[in-house]
Amino acid sequence: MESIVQQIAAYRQEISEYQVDGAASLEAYRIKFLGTKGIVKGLFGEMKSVPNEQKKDFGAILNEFKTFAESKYEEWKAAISATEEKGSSIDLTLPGDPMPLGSRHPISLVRNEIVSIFRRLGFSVAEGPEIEDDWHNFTALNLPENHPARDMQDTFYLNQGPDWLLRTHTSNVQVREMEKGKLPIRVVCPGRVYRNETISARAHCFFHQVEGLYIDEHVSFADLKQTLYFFVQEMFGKDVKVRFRPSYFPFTEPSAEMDISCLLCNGDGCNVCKHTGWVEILGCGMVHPQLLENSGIDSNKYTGFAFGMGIERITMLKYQINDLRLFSENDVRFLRQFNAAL
Ligand code: 2NL
Repeated sequence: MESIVQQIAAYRQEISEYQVDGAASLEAYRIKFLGTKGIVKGLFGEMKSVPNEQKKDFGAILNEFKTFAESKYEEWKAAISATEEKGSSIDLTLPGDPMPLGSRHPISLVRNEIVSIFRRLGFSVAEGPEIEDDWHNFTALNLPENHPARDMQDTFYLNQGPDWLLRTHTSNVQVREMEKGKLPIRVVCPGRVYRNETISARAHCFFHQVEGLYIDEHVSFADLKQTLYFFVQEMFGKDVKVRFRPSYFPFTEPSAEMDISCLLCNGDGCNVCKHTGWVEILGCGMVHPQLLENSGIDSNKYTGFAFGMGIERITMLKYQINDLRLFSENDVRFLRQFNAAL
C-alpha cells in the first residue's frame, strides 16, 4: 500500500502542474484521469489487493484524490466555457462604428466641374510644374523684360537665382504642350499659382486657375466665343447671359474679358456686381502669333484661342463666399458645408 500512496502523491503533483489551454487538452486530461480506463478507475481497482485493515484508510485517500481530480476538471471546464461565452457574446449583426467622412474642398468641387465641362467638348487635361523657369512662365508668353509681373514685388523668386520662380499662372503648362510640337492641341490646365500679394479678403499669395488652349488650323474668335458660351451655360445655367469686353494680355491678340449676368440679382444690380448687373469671370483671346513661333509652330498655318479663369472667383460666385481666406484656413465649419460627392 505504501507504494500506491506514493503513486497517488505523484499523480496529484502531475495534476497540479497540468496545463489546460483549451477544450482539447481538457478532454485529454479527462480521458487520462477520469475516463473509464483512466487512472482514478485503475486506482479503485487496486482496492482488492489492499489488506482489509488498511482498506478504510486507503479508501479515504483514494476518494480524496478522486474529488481533487474531478474538481480540477470542473474548474478548467468552467474557465473554458467562460472564455467561449465571451467570444460568442459578440453580436455580429450589430451595425459597425461609423467612419468619419470628410467632404471635398469647394475649390476641388468647382475645378472638377469646370474640367468635366471642357472634357465633354474634347479637351484633355494637362498638368505641369509649380516651380518654373523664367522662359516657361514669362519669356515664351511674350512678357517683356520690363513687365511689372516680373517684378520681385509680384513674383516669388527662388533662392536658386533669378531664373527660378513659383509660376504666376498655369500658362507654363500650355507652353510646354506647344513645345511638344504635337498638333492640334486642345487642353485645359488646372493648378495652383502664386503671387506676392498682401493677404486680404480679396487677395492671397496663392490661388487656383484653369487655363485652356486650343490650337489647330482655322480656329477663330467665333470658336472661342461659342466654347466659352457653352461652358457658362453648363456651369451657371441656360438663363445666364454673357458679354465680351475688349482687353489686353501680352499673350493674346485680340484679347477680351468675359462677363456673365449677375447670378445674385439676375442683372438688376447688387453688391456682388457693384450695381452693374455683370460680373467678370475670365480673360481670353486669340493666341499671339509670336507665342506660336516661340514654340516652333507655323503661325501662318495654325491659329488658336486661349482663356484663363480663377477657380476661387467662380467658387465665390457659385456659393456666395465673400472672403478668399476661408479657402485656405481649413476651418471644418466652413469645409463641412460642401457636398462630399463628385
Ligand atoms: C485671366 C486671364 C488668360 C491666357 C490666360 C494663354 C496661355 C497661352 C497662350 C495664350 Cl500658352 N494665352 N492664357 C490667355 C488669356 C487670358 O487669363 O484673367 N486669368 C485669370
